[in-house]
Amino acid sequence: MIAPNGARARAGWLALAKVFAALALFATQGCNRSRQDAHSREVADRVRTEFLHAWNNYERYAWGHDALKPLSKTHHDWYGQSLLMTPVDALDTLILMKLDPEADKARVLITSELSFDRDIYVKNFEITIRLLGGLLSGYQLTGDKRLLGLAEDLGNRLLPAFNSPTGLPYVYVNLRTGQVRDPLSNPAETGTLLLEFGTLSKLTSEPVFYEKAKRALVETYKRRSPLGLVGSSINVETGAWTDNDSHISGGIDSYYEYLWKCWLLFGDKDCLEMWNASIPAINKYLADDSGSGLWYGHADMLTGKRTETTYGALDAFFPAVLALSGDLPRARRLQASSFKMWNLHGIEPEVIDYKTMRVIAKTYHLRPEIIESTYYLYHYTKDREYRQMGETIFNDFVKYCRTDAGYAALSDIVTKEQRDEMESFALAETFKYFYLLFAPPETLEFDKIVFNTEAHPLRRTW
Ligand code: DMJ
Repeated sequence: MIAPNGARARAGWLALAKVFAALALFATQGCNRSRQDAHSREVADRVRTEFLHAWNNYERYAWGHDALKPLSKTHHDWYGQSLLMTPVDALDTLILMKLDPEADKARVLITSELSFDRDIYVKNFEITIRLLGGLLSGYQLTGDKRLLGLAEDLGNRLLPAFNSPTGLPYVYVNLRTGQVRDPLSNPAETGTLLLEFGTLSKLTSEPVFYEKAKRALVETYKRRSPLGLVGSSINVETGAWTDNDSHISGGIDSYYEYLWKCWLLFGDKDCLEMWNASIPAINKYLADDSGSGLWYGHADMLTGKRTETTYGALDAFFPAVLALSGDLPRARRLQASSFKMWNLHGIEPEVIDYKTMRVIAKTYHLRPEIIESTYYLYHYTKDREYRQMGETIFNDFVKYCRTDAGYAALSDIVTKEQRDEMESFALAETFKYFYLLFAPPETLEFDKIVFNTEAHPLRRTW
């Protein structure tokens, strides 16, 4: 049927009005988005300024040493002599934030002063994640071969740590003599080495690093209980568990993280299989879907019985790993719980009991995990909620931890009393994740890198 003229005109006007409405909505959304983008850039600038405040005070009061003591304005060396923990750990953050003069100065210090030929026992795990990881990412970002040379020298000096009857590494190794000590270790320390040692192998064409660290990871995994859980203390000489407590907290945390990430970085199918065999047990026995949300607690590795209902700052890395491995629903829910923990006192405690929401350990060590997870969740969902969450966390972080001379940990998150400590991971991780959450995505191509557990981005260039 042919519409009468009036009706046809009305239909035309209606269609035109719809087009205008759609354009107006599009323009408003575009406006909102550019306002939000501008705001995010402002926050990223603030993060960079605050990072510089921490770095400048390291330069001023602790240059050449492992770490700044921000309240006494002095320095701290882990082993009595400096291994340049803060400059090596912070180098890639300086580079990503485009603080070129500071990055160049740090690189000159590292390449001219850092020597691993020292008669000191060092912790294999900490030195691997902070120094080996930092040197490798520094090399990949700058192409400075001297950084790779230092990494290779360090890797060779750490290798004797793996000379146990099981292939599980001792906790300490002497950098000069290769002597080892302390056979009581844990899955995080035996199983968080392959990203760094593996990358070193790929970059030097020396397979020994990959092989030793992979064996340590596999030997840890092989000792899982019939339920699929690992314990929290293991003797590297006998391979026997000395503590059956299972959880995702400090001492185990990054063992799981590396199962998935080593699959991502190296395409190592064994790692994928180990992850696939482990994650169902974690979600069955450690996850606790209580009235107050999703948490992950402790359980006995043999019986699966709940032993503790505690969760803390260190556990807050897990939403990142869940998101990275594709489980966004659990990642979102657990992140909401972490944020609840943060908001209990306006800054997170080291440990809480999630059943009673009582604080069990009152310290805050400037830890990065909660912001690391916020960044991953924002990356995967692009949901503004996570940038808002990150901004709240950042504002609280500045409010309570900033001091005249850098950033200080808290000895009591209730009273906000500060302590004389600024761990290198505050610069390597906490500030880096804050920055990346707000900086434009091209600052670092997320899908082209894998972060080691100390937030050092490693690239698959082989
Ligand atoms: C860092 O050294 C690493 O992130 C490690 O995996 C866990 N602890 C600290 C930060 O809290």
